[in-house]
Amino acid sequence: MRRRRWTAVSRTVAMAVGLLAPVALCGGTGVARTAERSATHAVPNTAAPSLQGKGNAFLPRGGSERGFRHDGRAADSGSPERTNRGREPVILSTDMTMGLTTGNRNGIATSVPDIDDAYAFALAVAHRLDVRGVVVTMGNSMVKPSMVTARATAKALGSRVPVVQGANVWLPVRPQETTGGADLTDTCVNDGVRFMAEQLRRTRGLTILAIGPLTDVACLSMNYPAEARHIKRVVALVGSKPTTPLELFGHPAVDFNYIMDPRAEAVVLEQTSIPFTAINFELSSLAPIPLARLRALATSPDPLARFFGRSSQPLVAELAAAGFPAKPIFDAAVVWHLIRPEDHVCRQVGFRLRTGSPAITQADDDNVTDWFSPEFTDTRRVTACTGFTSRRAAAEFQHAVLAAVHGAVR
Ligand SMILES: [Ca+2]
Repeated sequence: MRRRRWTAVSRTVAMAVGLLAPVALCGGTGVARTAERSATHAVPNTAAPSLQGKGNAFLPRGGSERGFRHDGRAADSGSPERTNRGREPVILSTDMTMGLTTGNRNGIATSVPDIDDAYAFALAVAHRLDVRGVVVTMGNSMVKPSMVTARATAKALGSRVPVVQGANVWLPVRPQETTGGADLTDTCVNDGVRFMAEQLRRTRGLTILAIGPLTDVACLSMNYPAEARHIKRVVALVGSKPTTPLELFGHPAVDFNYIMDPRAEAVVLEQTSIPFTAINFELSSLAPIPLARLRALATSPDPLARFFGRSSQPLVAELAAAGFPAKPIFDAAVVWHLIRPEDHVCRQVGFRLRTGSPAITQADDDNVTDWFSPEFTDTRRVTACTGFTSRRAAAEFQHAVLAAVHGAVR
């Protein structure tokens, strides 16, 4: 039985960008939603890829006048490209894997790793965010192959920002701080962590966009506390409302970034006072892009669109085979929060973390969860964003993601 569950994990795990949470297509107005936990909740199809989803509460199945439609019609947004107003320097902490065809969950699963980090990077480039570097961590896959794909993505985007290797494994669930008198705290330090510390010393104030597991951010805070005080804020793709399982198009999902390193998120939230914004599953699963639109990129005459289209095909094919009509670009919601924060519905909340072993949590498990809600009043306050302010705002986000890879059609 144990082995069967493990097999299911390896096949289910799939897209794990930030949140690994598929959303249910069933019911109501959203393609994605947070499922209410009930005694009868069943795992619809553990063989299907687990999409990290963010549900689309604003775009009914039939589409909307301005939103993307499941039939593949383009979103209709008139928004011009905008630049990051404050030009605040940012670092992208990412498990960027677009182009890999297997090796999900830091190599333990055979499914196709998620593609959304690359689209998030494209969105940052298109809107001229002041990206000081891309720090690549394990998560969607192992860190070294992820470095190869991250560099390829940077080259395709014409970005010359440093791409630096970060964590190759999660933090131990329970810390062992010393052995034989030797301090073990710095055993997580790597080139990416040192790079972030150096950038913090230079800028004395930057934002970390955490669209992968929080391993490197936690390691930074533990080993470079003086530098960490210069972190303006962490905007992370993590968490959900207090519900489980999360669902995307009827498939259960988990918070991927959390389950890949539960202790890292606990360190950042519970052992630091770094301002923290959680882009929750309820937001990041919104405005998914129809698979037909992603598929069409592959035959575009535009080289950038073609690069993204071709690199996305393995996941698009896997999702299509599993019955998904569209793909949320979870991580892009974090970048969008710097570009259009006024379009997001956010509030002050507390949090509740339940920890467990990294990487093996299945979508139908409910023992490893990170929930954000105003009802949790015994923790420090952080910000959680759970939706768009309007359907138009959601549609503009979707359009911007496609436009960033030269795939928008007006
Ligand atoms: Ca990611």
